[in-house]
Amino acid sequence: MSLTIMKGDITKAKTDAIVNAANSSLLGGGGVDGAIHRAAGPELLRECRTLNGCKTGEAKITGGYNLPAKHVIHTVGPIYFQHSQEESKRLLQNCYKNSMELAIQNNCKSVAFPLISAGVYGYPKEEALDVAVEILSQYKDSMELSIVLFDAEAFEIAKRKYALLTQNYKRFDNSRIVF
Ligand code: AR6
Repeated sequence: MSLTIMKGDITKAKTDAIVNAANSSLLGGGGVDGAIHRAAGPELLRECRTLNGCKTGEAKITGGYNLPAKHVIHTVGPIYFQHSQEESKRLLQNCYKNSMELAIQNNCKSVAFPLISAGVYGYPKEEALDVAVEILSQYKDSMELSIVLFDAEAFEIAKRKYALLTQNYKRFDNSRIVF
């Protein structure tokens, strides 16, 4: 079992669950949320309508419909500038923890995460990646976890931080870092 940081499009992930960086309405939006809803099809929105939204830092699970992933775990990251730095970090940590707890409860063995809050919600990418790695490392011995980075800038940050400066990875190339 492992934690992998990779470049890619999370809607293509063939995992038990993918995580969606949603908003509190859970009714879709832009960014990765829009991409997941487009790829999953309208049945996903229908199920999301029954969930009564989701608070920042919390998570809810649905089916994956037309996605290769079996489930979608919807979590709502903090809007970075609406909170103190400490509070944003705590809320982002909660997103990863609560998503993992739902994954465990639903017997998921593989989960792919986007870089929650690091787009429209304005969380600095490097700090957002630190939070993701910090929390997901705690679960990596019993699960196959991945952080799927869509933009080249985020992957360059990951390479600089976790591959070039440390030696504690199992595999490293231009498209993935495996811990
Ligand atoms: N696969 C993986 N990552 C992606 C993909 C993809 N297909 N598309 C974008 N990303 P964002 P947030 C990356 O803005 O900051 C929505 O409108 C993107 O490069 O999607 O949590 C929601 O409805 C970035 O690094 O999510 C909310 O209103 C990361 O996903 C709001 O945006 C997160 O960017 C949530 O904002």
